Amino acid sequence: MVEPGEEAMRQLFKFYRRRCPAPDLGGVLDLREAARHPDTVYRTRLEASALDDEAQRVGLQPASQWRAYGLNGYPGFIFIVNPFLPSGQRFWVRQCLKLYPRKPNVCNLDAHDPQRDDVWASGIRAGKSPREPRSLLEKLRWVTLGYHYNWDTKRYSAHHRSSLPVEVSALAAILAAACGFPTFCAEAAILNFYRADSALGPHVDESELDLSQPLVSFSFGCSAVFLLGGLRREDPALPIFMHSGDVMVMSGESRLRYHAVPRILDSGGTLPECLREPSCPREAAGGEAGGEAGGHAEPDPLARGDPGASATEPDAVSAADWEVCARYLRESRVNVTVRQVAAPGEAVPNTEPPPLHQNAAAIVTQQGGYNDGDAHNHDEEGHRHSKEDTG
Ligand SMILES: O=C(O)CCC(=O)C(=O)O
Repeated sequence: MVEPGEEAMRQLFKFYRRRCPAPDLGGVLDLREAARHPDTVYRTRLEASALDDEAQRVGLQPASQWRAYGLNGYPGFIFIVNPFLPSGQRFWVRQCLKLYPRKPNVCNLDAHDPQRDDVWASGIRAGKSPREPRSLLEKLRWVTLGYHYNWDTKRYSAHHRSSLPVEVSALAAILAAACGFPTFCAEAAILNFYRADSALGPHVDESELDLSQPLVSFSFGCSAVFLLGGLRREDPALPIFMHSGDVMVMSGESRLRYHAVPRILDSGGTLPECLREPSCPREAAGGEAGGEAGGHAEPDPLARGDPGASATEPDAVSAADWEVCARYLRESRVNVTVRQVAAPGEAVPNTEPPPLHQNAAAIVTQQGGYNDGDAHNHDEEGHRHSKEDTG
């Protein structure tokens, strides 16, 4: 299994990516059982007491209930065990699948078919006729929001930007402030959509101009094995479970650590009750699932008073929408990593973005013909990997 000369991160990545035989997950750190690892894990205090009302509005539990941990030897790395309300998780899943793939946001499917159909509408159709070829929703691998990350140049450009959804900025600001970054200003987000056989190779996120601000990352759906490495590829890595709703903040000394996602786990044992179909308690009355799929803008959830929901929670997900989300989540994971690109007053250069390249994406799948070896060799500099699977 271990080849001489291979860097430690890559060895571990191959180990957890292996299908046959499946790897032993006994060595993966589970922060839900932090007390079992007193040598590795310590409880960390958050700066969140004043934020409870705001937190609930973006689907978070009151900050006093969050459990946050640091890891010995990893200064600046903060892990918050699922701080989301059940309705909050459903809200964010719906936003990620239904709204954020829409234009003017950018996604992996644009390179192949700029006139593409609405991703959400294709997900609805797939549910109605299961024998249809893979839907666009299943082929979705990444979406960029705000400053659109250019996978070829690995840069952001002032010319290539759309507005970041207000709820994304609000959520990231609350999480960052709680972790000691009260001035964090969300300017870009990359959403990663993983299917059961997807992986994200080892990389460092270093394209942002201001590296003093953290990466704020949260995920929903199937659990994953996340590898937290060192500042060099050859450094050892720590495998950590990332379950639905968990939040990671990488800052300070840990901002430029290598990290990777070698494995998505079976939903069987890992999807939380609140994401299991078909239950969607206290949901809004759902109309036809396709009703809003034709490109109409969704009302701003933070500005809308939903009669079916508490005044301080985001709007509830309709039964029809939830049906599509729940079907997707059976074998998927969605990650959102939010970034501040530049320091206040710092200009992001205007670099004319080259056309999106055919091989431009973060996630590789075995189904798409890539194995873990390809995923890594692609990027000698250790930046994000550039491979695309659109099926
Ligand atoms: O999916 C994850 O948990 C990690 C995502 C990531 O590393 C990235 O977007 O740079």
